[in-house]
Amino acid sequence: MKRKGIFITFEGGEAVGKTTQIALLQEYLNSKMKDQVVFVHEPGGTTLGEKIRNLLLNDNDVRMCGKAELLLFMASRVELYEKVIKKALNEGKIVIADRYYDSTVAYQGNARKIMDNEKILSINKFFLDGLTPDLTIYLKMPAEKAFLRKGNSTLDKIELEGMNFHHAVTEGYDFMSKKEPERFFTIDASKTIEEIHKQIINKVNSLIKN
Ligand code: Z5A
Repeated sequence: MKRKGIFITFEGGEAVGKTTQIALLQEYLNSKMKDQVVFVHEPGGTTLGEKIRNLLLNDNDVRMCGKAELLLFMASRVELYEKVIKKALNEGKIVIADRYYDSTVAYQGNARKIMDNEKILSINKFFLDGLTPDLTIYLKMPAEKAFLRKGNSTLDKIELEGMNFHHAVTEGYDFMSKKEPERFFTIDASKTIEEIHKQIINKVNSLIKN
């Protein structure tokens, strides 16, 4: 897909600090270029997507097979792409997404082993008109350490998977960052919030200038 705007995604396992860093980036960019930046999250971000999110993560009455899970994550993404992302990029805006198809490779591909990582990539690209992010900020740290940050908060269905699953998620992201090193910007997520924010601002500013 040809685009006028810039597409940036945030990726990584649970509690690595994506939400925190996206909020800081949002504050920074809104002060510089208000109304030019669109923030989205997955699963969700549309009426359909939010209903799918509830089914996937929170509704304990709904137990589904891995293939259905994969298709629902993709359905939420395709709806978000068609209703929000495509339009914003065509208008020349900066779109910042909390997760995109690298999550499906890491979770449903590498961890759940529903389908080969390359096949997941190719079906995603087919349904998303080949839209690849310009930059993917990958926040990386050991899952054991990241889960300590969750404290006593209630865990959703995917967070309740065992540590082997979450290690495989990290391996899935490592697979993608090795495959596309020019797109991935990997940051040590165990650094302080301020240090990480500075690295992100530098990287995003140089992308915007170019
Ligand atoms: N999923 C999937 O399986 N397949 C797919 O295709 C897609 C998703 C798209 C979405 O969950 C779930 O769906 C996710 C993958 C799966 N797995 N689960 N569960 P979500 O959207 O609800 O949540 P998440 O994306 O996993 O994010 P999170 O768990 O909310 O974490 P986070 O956003 O990365 O972290 P945070 O909320 O910014 O920070 C967590 C805590 O750490 C918080 O108290 C912060 O104050 C603290 N924090 C943050 N940064 C730091 C630093 N640097 N030092 C110390 N403390 C920090």
